[in-house]
Amino acid sequence: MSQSPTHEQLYQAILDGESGDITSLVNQALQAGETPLGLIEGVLNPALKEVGDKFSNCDIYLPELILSAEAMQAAMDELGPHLATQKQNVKSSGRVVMATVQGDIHDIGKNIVCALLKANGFEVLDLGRDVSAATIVEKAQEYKADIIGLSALLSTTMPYCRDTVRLLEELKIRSQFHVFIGGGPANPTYAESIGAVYGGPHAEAAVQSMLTAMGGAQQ
Ligand code: B12
Repeated sequence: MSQSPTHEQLYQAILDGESGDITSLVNQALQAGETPLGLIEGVLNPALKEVGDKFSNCDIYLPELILSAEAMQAAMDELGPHLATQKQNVKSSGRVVMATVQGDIHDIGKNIVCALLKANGFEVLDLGRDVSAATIVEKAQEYKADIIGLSALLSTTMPYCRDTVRLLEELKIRSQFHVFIGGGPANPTYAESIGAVYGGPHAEAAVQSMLTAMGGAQQ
């Protein structure tokens, strides 16, 4: 993970939920030639994972979890615009409706996927978080989406991915959309069991599988 003093400081700032220096650390790293995605996948996400592990072991509690999430958000506020301009395609790669499912307010990962999709030429309608299956389906129809992307971070909210697919089936419009699921508890077996596609463990994998679904090139 940490290969430079800036990496170590960033990692520690997320771990400590210390937002104060995040902006300058991120800019320091960018000026040193680091890529936004490299920082996210190589430093920030592993730090958040450690935070999550500490939380589940009761080494830290909800207030600390919230502070770490705020520090991550501060980093993303800085990195987001850079991420969105990494690549530009002229032709649209496809239309994607993205949402974090009902009951779930985790949106950091979804936001990264949205930014990277845009950077790869996708048109993206981001419905935000805690979005019901009915709203997702309605908006996907209105937007004439090719792909519906569902993010769920809690084992208790994952079933809303299944509900969304079921609703599409009930409305007899399932074949109009590719449905991708992602987020911590998602996995290929679960995805297959509900008739969706597992988009992979990180944003780059998600974008590659969506490009493949649209018949686009893989790197
Ligand atoms: C930050 C965080 C929070 C923040 C969220 C802030 C926000 N705006 O998102 C706050 C503090 C609000 C929070 C609250 C809670 N949290 Co929380 N949280 C986390 C934490 C530490 C990090 C999540 C994160 O952002 N990771 C970084 C991102 C970049 O990774 P990611 O989300 O996985 O996304 C990547 C991929 O999954 C993929 N991806 C994501 N979405 C999609 C969608 C598609 C379509 C595709 C293809 C790919 C894809 O690409 C992304 C980018 O690489 C995790 C720990 C963990 N290991 O995940 C716990 C965790 C998810 N939380 C947990 C819990 C229990 C809670 C609470 C219930 C705590 C409580 N007692 O209140 C609440 C629930 C609130 C709710 N109703 O949603 C548990 C869930 C356990 C479970 N399996 O159900 C975890 C795993 C911690 C733990 N180990 O116990 N949390």
